[in-house]
Amino acid sequence: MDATSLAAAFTEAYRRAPEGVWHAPGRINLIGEHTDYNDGFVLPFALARGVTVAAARRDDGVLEMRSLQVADAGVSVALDGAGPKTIDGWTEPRRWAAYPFGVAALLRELGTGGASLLFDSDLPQGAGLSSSAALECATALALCELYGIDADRAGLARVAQRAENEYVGMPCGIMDQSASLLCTAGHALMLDCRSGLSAQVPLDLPGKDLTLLVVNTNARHTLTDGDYGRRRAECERAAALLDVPALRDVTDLAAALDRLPDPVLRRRVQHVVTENHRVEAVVGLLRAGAETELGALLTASHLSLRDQYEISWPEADLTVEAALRAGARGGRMVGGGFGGSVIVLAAADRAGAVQDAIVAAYRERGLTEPDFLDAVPSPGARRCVN
Ligand code: GAF
Repeated sequence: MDATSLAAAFTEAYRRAPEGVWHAPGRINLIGEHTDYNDGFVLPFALARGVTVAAARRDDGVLEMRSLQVADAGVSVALDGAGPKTIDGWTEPRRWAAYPFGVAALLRELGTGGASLLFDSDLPQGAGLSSSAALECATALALCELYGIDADRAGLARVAQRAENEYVGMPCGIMDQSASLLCTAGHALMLDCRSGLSAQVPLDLPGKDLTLLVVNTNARHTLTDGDYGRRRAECERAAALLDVPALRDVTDLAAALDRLPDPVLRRRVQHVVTENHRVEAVVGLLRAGAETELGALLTASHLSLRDQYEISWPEADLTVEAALRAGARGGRMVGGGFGGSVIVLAAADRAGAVQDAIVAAYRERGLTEPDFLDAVPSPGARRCVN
């Protein structure tokens, strides 16, 4: 729903007008997967889809949350004295509200207070496109602007990440929240997750006669069920054994692999170290205007995520294989893994045939057909209506 319609829906739901409407996008990560919590590099761009929120302050310290996607599951909670334990009883269908609640609870440190919020989303959930970060970032931006708090966006991304870590229990890194808040139209965001320094890298694939397909494999992912946390813990264990602060600091991969007796940890290190190199290589190609050469790096990333990090899923592998057979230049799974989306890079005049080949491969296996989304590098979070 557009911002004006959402403002009207807010007025109907809460019997008063909102003070503004804000939007925060989801993201595609071009490359740099599972590198963020290893202090490494990522290269996401914002999608044109995301979460929109109509909002107004409340002077009684209550946070009131409703979503157009979750009928009859509005949640009201007093912020005073609230903390991560407040949400213990918030089972489905109220679980979604833990994300905005966590943000609102943490932002009180900066001087925000109660609010009525009405959310709408056009991002598929569980598709690996960061619907959670979009929900957090829309909330953060709305509350800060409502309460006149001039927080810098990198700082807001850290608050949103903390909300997800501490309130939802998902030990995510900083990539998704940074993408939602810091990306700009026509660019990917090269982020150094250790220093927080970032650069906007121009990304114009249609200008090079290329199409980036986003394929929602319709295999849903849930990242709170432990696999993500286990990968993160393995990386931390490997870094400790190698006596480095984070896997980002491994400079001699062969020597590091020699020092690790556990084959599982060796595979994790191999992925993280080579993935960081691939991000730098992709940035180099984009800056050199050599976008047509990106494909091999995307596919190498996928194979590393499949074989070394072991987080791919059957539909993702099928998508990449079918796309390559049909002449795509490259492709890879995106996001946390175990379900979600795949990106495929193809010459613009092959994109239709590649898409058809992917659909045919799913049909042949009797799988639910995938959805295809636009991948236009779009602006980061913003106010839409006063
Ligand atoms: C998820 C997490 F939220 C990110 O922080 C990142 O680790 C990503 O998986 C994998 O690159 O989206």
